Amino acid sequence: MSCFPDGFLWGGATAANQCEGGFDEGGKGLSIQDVFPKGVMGPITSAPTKDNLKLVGIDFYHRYKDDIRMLSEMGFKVFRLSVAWSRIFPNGDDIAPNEEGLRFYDDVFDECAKYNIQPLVTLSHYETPLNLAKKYNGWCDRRLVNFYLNYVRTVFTRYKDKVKYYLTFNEINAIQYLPYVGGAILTPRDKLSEQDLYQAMHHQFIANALAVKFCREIVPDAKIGCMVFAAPTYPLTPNPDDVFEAMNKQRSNMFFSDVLCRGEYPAYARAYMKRNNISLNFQDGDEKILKDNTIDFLAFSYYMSLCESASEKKDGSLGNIIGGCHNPYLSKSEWGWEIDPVGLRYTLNTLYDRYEKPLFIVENGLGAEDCLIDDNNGSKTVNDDYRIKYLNDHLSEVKKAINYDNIPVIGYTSWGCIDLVSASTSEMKKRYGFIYVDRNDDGTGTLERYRKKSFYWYRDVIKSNGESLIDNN
Ligand code: BGP
Repeated sequence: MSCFPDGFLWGGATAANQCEGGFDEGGKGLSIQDVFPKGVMGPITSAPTKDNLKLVGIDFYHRYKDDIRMLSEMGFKVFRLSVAWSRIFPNGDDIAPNEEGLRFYDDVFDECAKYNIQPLVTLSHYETPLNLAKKYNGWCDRRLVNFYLNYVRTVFTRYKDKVKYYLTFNEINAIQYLPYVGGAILTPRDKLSEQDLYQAMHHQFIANALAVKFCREIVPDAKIGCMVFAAPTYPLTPNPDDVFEAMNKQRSNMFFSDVLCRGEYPAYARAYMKRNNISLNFQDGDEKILKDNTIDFLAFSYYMSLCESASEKKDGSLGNIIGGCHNPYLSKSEWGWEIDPVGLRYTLNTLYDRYEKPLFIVENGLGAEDCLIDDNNGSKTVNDDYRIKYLNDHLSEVKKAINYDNIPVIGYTSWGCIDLVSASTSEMKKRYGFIYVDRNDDGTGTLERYRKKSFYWYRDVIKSNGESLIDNN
């Protein structure tokens, strides 16, 4: 079979709050992530506590030069990273940006340019400035739109010659499950009204659309997309009630990409809001803003599929942000995420059928515990055949989606290409990388980097433009 298209963007992905560290350096303000104690996403503390691994991350803030050089050794064409909003606007509502923060990313992008690596920049990756959460209850307040636009315009203008790929929000649909992480909303999920939650979503949709507009004006040769958490939802059985239940679950995620790609609220969402007495406050011109500024491409993360039933008790066994039933045909990762490579091909087809927009897989990978061993050459390594298998099987399905199904896929950035602190469980031991970082859950470790077996495997995949992948299915 022919391979991936010429110019396919092979690479890996990270987020500032999970890898940079330097949480109080270079004039950075606190972000909502800096007040998570060690544990599963909260509750938050009044000030940063030492047990929060993200405060140091993997020290990318000081080691980015070495890290980017190692990524270049694998032949990366693209490196997805986020700009930490609170490095640029420490409080979020400041009038002027923090020059030191801007200079840091100048240096990072210059380093990427040295190796011909395109930065793919996420503008908001679960790391809103803490002050915006405390003072405004995050995205519940429409003023967040202007603070965000002030920030993104600053970024577009400053880096217009250095960055050509942007994502407005990471997993914009996560706000419905995790309002604090996705929307900097301090009201706990069980106390947050649907009215306030949907209004916050609306504010993010408007912010996304206006960011697209400004990006087109300021950096006309850039491509700007938004990103969703994608998980196809299968019915547990062919019972029509299960099929309908699965469709409804699917819609709760698709709602976001529907608005982003079609520029309007879908009929089923309007019906849901009406039934639940949710009345969105649309300002004059909002409809037109959404309609005129749909995204250039749709980006998504893919880790698992979901399975729904109308009658079965949900076992809630999935370790991710969404529950569902166990799919008897699939195995799970150590963290309970169901492994489904065909689901990735299915997702690519479903999204393209629905929107006919280019697609970008910006997260995929296996979180697993690794064992560091001597490599017999005086260094250390990890024999991570399980990770190689996971990535090989998923990429083989991407290859089929491109070659058999004719789906335009722009690129693939595997998640956590260098080990970093996990988002949902704040652990180091849940590792995704091709590069091992010596840091442990108790904060000990040298922070040294080591190439895993998958490092060389991925280098060969990129070099052969996917020819070396093995189709096991
Ligand atoms: C996505 C987030 C990432 C990330 C990834 C893996 O939802 O966008 O930030 O970390 O999931 O999740 P985890 O780190 O919890 O394994």
